[in-house]
Amino acid sequence: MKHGIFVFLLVAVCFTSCNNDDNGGPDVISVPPRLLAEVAPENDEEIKEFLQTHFYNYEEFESPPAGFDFKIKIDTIAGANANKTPLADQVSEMEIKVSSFEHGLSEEEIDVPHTIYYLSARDGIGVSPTVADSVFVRYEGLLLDGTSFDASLNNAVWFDLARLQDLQQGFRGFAEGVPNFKAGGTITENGDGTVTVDGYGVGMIIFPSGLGFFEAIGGSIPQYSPLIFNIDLYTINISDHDNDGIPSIQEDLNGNGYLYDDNTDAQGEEDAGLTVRFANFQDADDDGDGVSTRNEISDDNGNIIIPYPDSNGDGTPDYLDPDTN
Ligand SMILES: [Ca+2]
Ligand SMILES: [Ca+2]
Ligand SMILES: [Ca+2]
Ligand SMILES: [Ca+2]
Repeated sequence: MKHGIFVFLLVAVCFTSCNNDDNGGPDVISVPPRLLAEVAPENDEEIKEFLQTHFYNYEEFESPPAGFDFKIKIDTIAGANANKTPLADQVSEMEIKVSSFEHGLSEEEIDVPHTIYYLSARDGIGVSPTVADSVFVRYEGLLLDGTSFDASLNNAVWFDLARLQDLQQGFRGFAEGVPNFKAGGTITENGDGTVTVDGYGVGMIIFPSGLGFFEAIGGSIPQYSPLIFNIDLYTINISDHDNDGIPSIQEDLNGNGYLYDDNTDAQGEEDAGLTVRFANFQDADDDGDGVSTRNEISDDNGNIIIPYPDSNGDGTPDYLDPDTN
């Protein structure tokens, strides 16, 4: 494994410094990215092997000893631990489809299935976020060999799951996995910048590289590397990214849980020559009729009207209907 990482690092150095051989430098053959459909099942085999051969401290979570910190600890099933229950018997799974263009890859692969495995070690006493929301978490990111590549173990930090759902960010599996957990209850400021939270959720997510960095190298994460996250879910914030009065999760119009494929005025954005597309959760004028969504759903006093107005009664609310406002 160490050898493998070393080779990947060499390739990375060459991508950044050896490609330009205009000045007579050495010829370097750049390796094209592999296929999602090839890597996904390979990663899944690696992850399944990991789940079969490892366990977590479930006994401590079942009967917490005094002073237990509710941290997930993973170890190999061997020796004195030969009879432990493998993670494979305890995880749940979900499938996410990935297309190559979402990674910025040129091969035309559409809807390649990827499996996320997750484990709730302790259910939080609060609510679950949606993939459109922000979460306040302590976390550690690990490779399957136990290498920690990133962590914030003492202080919780905010993550915008909607932003992480964009595959270009490298952590889509995190964004898709966290909504399976529940946040905690009361937050107490400790006066030193840290907080204490009652009954927060504790969970683990394991996902293939197609939901991570795939062929890219993110810090110390090698190419095509499955990732593990251990997460303490403290609290959530329901997001309205474009502040148009419609919660971001409601801007997933086709209800597929993916925020980036709902863009009512896509054609208008294309005609206007915009190089960037604004999905509805990022667009304050969803139908592109020049009247803000907030205006189209509010009364004269600025109060939002529920259900959203549909003045011509055609079933499409005004804010999504360029013919009405
Ligand atoms: Ca969608
Ligand atoms: Ca738009
Ligand atoms: Ca919007
Ligand atoms: Ca509008």
